[in-house]
Amino acid sequence: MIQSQDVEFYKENGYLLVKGVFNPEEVAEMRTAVEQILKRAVQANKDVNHTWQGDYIPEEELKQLDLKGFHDVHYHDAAFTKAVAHPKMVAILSKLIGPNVQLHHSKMLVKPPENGAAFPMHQDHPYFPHESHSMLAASVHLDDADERNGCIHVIPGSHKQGPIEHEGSYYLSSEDYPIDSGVACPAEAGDVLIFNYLTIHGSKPNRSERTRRNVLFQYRDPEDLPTKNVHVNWGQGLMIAGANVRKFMES
Ligand SMILES: O=C(O)CCC(=O)C(=O)O
Repeated sequence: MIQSQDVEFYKENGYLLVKGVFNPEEVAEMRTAVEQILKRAVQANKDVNHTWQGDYIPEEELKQLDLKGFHDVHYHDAAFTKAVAHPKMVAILSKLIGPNVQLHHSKMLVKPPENGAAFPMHQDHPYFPHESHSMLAASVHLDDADERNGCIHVIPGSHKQGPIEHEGSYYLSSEDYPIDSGVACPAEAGDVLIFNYLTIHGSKPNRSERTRRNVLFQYRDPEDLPTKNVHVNWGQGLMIAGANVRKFMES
């Protein structure tokens, strides 16, 4: 699925777009699952707006933005369990992380049309820091994404700076790091954008008439240990490739 030059690209740039990982049927199954989760969230009175708060966008604009974001989607619908450990994903991740790959968590992100939320530029590292930085995100696109509907932007090579102080908030100053300081990564439904948790990334609001649905899976090497007891999730630690030789050492 990916070649040695892709692995080199990822090491150098901290991200990699892999085209056509999921076929149209698999994408359709995940889209249906996302829609069903949203319906159940409404029924359960859990349909809250998950837009990131802060001063990265004028207050009046921020009030308009909406994000449907839910964690642990592979515990809501088996479509995601299949996707998390899809043979093509396993092939890609084994080359980028190594023979042993473990799921850290999953989530879905739905940016509705017109006012779908933005993400200020940030590293994911402060949310779940680890010792050797094997952690990466695989953003699975369920819709075509471009600049108008809020595709992801990344700063190539920024992972090489290591962890950056995020000064209390969990994003970087929008003066120092406007979203345009990253390169836009347009992608089609079925594509997977991979980025290391040190790679600075974010995305603009969805100003189009199209929804932008993504699911995001975070993976790590099971020997790469957390440095803080944070972001511990229900069922964390599913092995999707190789073995966790440390399992008996965990309490
Ligand atoms: O999907 C996006 O637009 C950005 C998501 C993101 O930055 C994150 O979840 O950390």
